[in-house]
Amino acid sequence: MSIQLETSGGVSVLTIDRAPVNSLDLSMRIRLLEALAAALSDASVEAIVLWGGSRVFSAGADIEEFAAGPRGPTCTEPTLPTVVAALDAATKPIVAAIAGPCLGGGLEIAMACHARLCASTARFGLPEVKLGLLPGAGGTQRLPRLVGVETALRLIVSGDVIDARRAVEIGLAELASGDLRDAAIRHARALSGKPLARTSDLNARLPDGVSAAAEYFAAQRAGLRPALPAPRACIDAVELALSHPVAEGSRLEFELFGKLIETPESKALRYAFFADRSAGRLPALPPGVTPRAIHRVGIVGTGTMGSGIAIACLDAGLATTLTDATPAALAAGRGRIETHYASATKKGRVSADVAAERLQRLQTADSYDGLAGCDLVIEAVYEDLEVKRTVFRELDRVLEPGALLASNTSTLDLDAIAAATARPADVVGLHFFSPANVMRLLEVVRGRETSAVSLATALAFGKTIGKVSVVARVCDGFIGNRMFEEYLRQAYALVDLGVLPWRVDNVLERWGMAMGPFAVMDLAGNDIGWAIRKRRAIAHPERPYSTFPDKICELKRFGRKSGAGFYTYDDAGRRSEDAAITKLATEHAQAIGAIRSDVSDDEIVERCVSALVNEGLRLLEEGIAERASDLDVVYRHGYGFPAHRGGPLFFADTLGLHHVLESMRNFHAGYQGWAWEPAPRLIYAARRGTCLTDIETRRVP
Ligand code: T1G
Repeated sequence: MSIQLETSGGVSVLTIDRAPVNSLDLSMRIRLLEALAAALSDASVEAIVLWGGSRVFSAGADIEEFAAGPRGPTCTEPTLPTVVAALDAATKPIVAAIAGPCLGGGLEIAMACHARLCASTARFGLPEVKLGLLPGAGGTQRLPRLVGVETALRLIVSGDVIDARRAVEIGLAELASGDLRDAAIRHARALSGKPLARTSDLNARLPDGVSAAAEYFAAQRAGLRPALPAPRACIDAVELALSHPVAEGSRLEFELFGKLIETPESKALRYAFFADRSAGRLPALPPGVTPRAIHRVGIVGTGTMGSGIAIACLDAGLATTLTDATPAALAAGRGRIETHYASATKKGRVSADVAAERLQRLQTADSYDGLAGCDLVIEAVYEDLEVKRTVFRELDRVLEPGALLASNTSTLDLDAIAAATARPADVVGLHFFSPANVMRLLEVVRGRETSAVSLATALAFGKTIGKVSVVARVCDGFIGNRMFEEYLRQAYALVDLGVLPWRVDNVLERWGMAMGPFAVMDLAGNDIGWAIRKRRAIAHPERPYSTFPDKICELKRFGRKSGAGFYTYDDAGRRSEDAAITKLATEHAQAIGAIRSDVSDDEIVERCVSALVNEGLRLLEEGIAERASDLDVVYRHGYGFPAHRGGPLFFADTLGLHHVLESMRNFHAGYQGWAWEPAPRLIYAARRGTCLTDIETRRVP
């Protein structure tokens, strides 16, 4: 961990060196200032190059430091704004040489340099808003001056990361020709003795045709959904750039930053950042277990899930072979994938060349033998145990030893599937979420016999295709669906208590859920939920569900696929409330005779979210889930749980466990109280005053 300083031929090269991502904590900031001062005071030095090596420039401020809040190292001098001001005030030209990620404070120091040269691997962004913050070291003041207010606002409010091509396009950097370090040294030498191009001397430009700044920014604020503190503060800060010199604007920006660091949203998003990185890490994996290489993936079953999985593999650069039960089904599956790329090209999401290259890596096989050379085969056929066991017998017959056999089952017993083969150690569950090429969550299911190398291979595959992987052991519904069952149970119970389905959905959506439970079931298919409830009623007659959803199914209202479910849907797929369902729900509740008129919005949220918490804790107690934060990762990336609330368990910690426990005990005393036995882990944590997810450290305990 250092800043190396090498000087030759009148140019000093300052190298940021702090593995793995050159994040800038207090000690790095001190070293950077010292190295800069040394280069500036060295008379033999005409110019300076600042770089982070060939893999990463800098991921910005050290996010771990934020845990200590505004009185912690983040706001201890020298702060990042102080480092940036020193670069800006330098009397010798400084060229930033950028390879790999140049994010947050990393981009802010680069923008304070007098020129930015990049390699094609460079990626630029100010993603602070994704941490519930804003760029706090001058980013909101310098970016609008370099690329214009409109482009700057879009980048800062979205937190999106752009590649080198786009950065050159918007004037943020120049592409280096040849070796980056050498090119930067040449460039710096060429700048010496010339007037310094300080970003702070530039003016921020409003978009052409926009004269009224106040109206422009008001419109930006009005467009924010949801209206969270950070995006709003981002707009406020960029607006300052139009009326304040950089130094003053940066001072006001840092004040805004200091306020945001303490917000519950930022704490939740920072928790989420580290939880995502801890997920998929298996402390129990024996050291030295290395994943097997995956070059070619086979997919059996090319329906919605199978074709989505194929697209995820093709997007990640993998060779992919499809097979299905009939030539017609196979052709339809291939057609689905071709249509996807045609529309992605039309929408400008990928270029025609890229789409063509991806489709070139797609093959179809009209029999299992065509999968023989695959390193991994994912089965995505109809959710029936015997059908899946037949597929696995075939895969066992055709695949080479060492290949990984995976099932996309969402509810069935993976061990029973693996038992159909002679190599259960090479069988793993890869449970994708629909649409499989979009949803980031991947439940990696570890069977009784699954080997450590198979697990490591599955996790590496998940990273390759850009997924956040969470490991689950075998149980009915694994992590996500098992918790979802109890969430749904409470949503239906609220209808029994006289609360209409749309109120439940509206309250949860206003609270932040991407979609309410009734709308989710209409999307997933109410017939699927019905089949699961029937199966569960046999296995667990002592845990009956509300009969309300069954009544919907008896009316053949299976959801979007049948044009109506809890809602009705127009041709454009827009949902609307249905008087017939209002009537059905009201009569249903009257028949049960447990109607309550005092159910508050808070109770609706607490019932549904606490049900997730309680069942999640049971999964931890049973050893199905590895760690508490994984449960939150599953819900944020697989079930539309709002990231700015961290996840169900983090939200419970925010509410206070005594409060959560007391609410659960109240629910336990009420309607269907048997469903509210508090999990021992909750009682234990509340009694000890600990959190379910104590996580502001790098490693999840
Ligand atoms: N601070 C601390 N740790 C960080 C970090 C950071 N900024 N970035 C990454 N890590 C850790 C991460 O936890 C993991 O640790 C390891 O590095 C590898 O990360 C004033 C306010 C750079 C694109 O938001 O987007 O600057 O799990 O697994 O997939 O305006 O990390 O191994 O123990 O993600 O190759 C703004 C965050 C900060 C960028 C690399 N910066 N990082 O991705 O590796 S706020 C960001 C990333 C700021 C100023 C403000 C990615 C990456 P571990 P990884 P990767």
